[in-house]
Amino acid sequence: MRTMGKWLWALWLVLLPAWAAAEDGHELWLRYRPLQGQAMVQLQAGARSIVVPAQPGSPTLRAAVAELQRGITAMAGREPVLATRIAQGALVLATPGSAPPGVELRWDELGREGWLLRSTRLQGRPVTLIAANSEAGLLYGSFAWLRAAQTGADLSRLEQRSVPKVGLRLLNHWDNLDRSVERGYAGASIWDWWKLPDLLDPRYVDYARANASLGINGTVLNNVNAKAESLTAPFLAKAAALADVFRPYGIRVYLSARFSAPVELGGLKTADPLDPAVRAWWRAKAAEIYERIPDFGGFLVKANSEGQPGPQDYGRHHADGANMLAEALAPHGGVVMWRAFVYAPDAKDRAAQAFAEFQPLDGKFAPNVIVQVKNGPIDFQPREPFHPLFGAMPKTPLALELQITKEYLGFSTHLVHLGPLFEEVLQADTGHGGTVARVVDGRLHGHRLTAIAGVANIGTDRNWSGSQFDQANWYAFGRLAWDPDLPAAAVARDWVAQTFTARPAARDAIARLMLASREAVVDYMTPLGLHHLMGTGHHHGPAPWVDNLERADWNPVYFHRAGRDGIGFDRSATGSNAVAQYAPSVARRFGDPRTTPPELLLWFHHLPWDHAMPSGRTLWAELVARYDRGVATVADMRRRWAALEPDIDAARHAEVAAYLAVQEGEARWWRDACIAYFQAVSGLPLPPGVRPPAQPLEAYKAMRFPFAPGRGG
Ligand code: GCW
Repeated sequence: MRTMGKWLWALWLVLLPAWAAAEDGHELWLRYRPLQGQAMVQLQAGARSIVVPAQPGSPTLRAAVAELQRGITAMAGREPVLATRIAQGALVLATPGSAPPGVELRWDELGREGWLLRSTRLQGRPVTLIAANSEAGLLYGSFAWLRAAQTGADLSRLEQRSVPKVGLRLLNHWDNLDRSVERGYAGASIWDWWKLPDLLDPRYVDYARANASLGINGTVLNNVNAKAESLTAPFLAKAAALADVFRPYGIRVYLSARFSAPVELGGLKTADPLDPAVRAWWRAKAAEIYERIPDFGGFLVKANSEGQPGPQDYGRHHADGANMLAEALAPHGGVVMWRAFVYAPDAKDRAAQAFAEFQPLDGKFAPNVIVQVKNGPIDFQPREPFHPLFGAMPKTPLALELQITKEYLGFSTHLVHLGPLFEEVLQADTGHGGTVARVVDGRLHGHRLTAIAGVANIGTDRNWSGSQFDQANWYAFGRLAWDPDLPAAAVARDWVAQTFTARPAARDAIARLMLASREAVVDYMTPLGLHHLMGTGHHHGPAPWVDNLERADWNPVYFHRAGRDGIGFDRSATGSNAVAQYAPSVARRFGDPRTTPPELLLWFHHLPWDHAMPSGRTLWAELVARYDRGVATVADMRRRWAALEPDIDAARHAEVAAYLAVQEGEARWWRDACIAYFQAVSGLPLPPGVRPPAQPLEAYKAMRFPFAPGRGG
């Protein structure tokens, strides 16, 4: 018996580490695993106590302290004491009103939400200062300190300062009231509307922690394809309950508003924005909302787009609609985010539509309106040029809308890291005197109202985002919304260090794999500026042949225009001339195939198949080579991931490996189907040595996916 007991004990000791290491991604990047070696020594020395003002009463300060305690206890193996007096190895949280004597710094450089981390001496003792002008700033600073600890920074020599460049950093949930999520691939909506407001799922707090750790300070709870019911009293009570949970974390709640709500809810005959009764209805609705949610952020509106109601239904323009809502919100300090994602069925070129409708309205919007523009002129494709509205509406604050959920990039099964995509658009030179980032952060045209929005990829899946690596897209969005000039590579490394491993070799290998993944998806789906080749409705998988949809601009053939003569959409002066919507220097560059980067060639030009590419290949051979390169990169990502097995816990390693296998198969499917199709329309033989598609074109055309996820809406 005793021997058996010993054996069991030994077995337990062997199994314990494996059991303890079993991870499912639920903790996101706030895992706080014990540090090792020198890092542990430093942490224990530098975080013995947390010094807070005498009464750490406010919920925000309490949240900051609780997070520090939680992180330090887990990483250092012992709980820091809470103190009001400086001692050696203290973390000192300070605002101008509460800073202990001896703290000297330029508070004005920290702005309203910024923070400073500084290793220094106070009263002769080595301490770390976390300083900010507000308690929200202290919360962000605390998360930044925890990130420094998790990513292996030298905690005894900290000197970091960061101030957000963009004011409103928002998630947009496309979550429906029945808990389906439009374009969501991570389970159901995390908002359990049915049980709210009585039941507050603990996940709401973790959601708030995760967002606050990145600096996200607002969330639009419901889909832009909105139901009027979200503005009724029962739903406002539910939204208010969420707002109460998020408030300590600096997060405000916003709602998508359905433009026709005065008709649907108020019984009015019209929703005409110039009708006094309609205006009164919205004013009353705004007052009702603010009574329940005093810090309500405002409305997000999709109007006259894809069948949604809007001011044009009454012969009015977008500014009339936006300004009416702005008038209702202004007394309470709310904003209207009015989306520019519009395209009329009869437009000659869908890519030119938003500019044509919105640019002439520059200067006509009320001061609390911000026009929200997608990163590119079509719709979240693997690669698009930046939207021509950026820089072209100097009198109007413009928000950038990015899509974190991967509607057109392989859902949550493909490993596609979006940091490089976000960085590419932010750093694009608009030709109007600055980058997209400078337009969005307000500096180019002197706007104080600034915003970045990301369409969320969050759901009820245990890992929140549908896959381990999709968490990194949420993370990258948040970090870049705070500072649009952060290098995507550095952000990816931080995420890996916090999520998988801080050991430099493995960390860098994983980050490299992530950074390569964006170009891979472009290559295996839509290389050389092609776009919108995906399957109808569900948007998964290739369907470049589709030409029978009711609207011309829903058909892939409309976008690639491939035929015997060549391929590509001529948006130059000889075609739709959409290129003229860009600033002259950019229009000149994109207007000529010789100066258009190969990555965007077929976005702007229709060229013969034998067009000579910079590589020396013909356009046809280059197209095939890029499809092949995409597949090869995914195969390489698989090999590299396999080699990382010793560095990663078994559960997450296996899950990612399984997804990568799916991705490789689907990359081949994209490559084979597209090459088969373009070969058929061009009538050209495959370049020498190229592997023929695995199946005949008809087999790809016959595939159906009636149960694809994410379409509720
Ligand atoms: O990308 C398209 C999506 C729609 C979405 C729309 C939009 C919310 O396919 O599902 O609707 O864009 O951005 O409004």
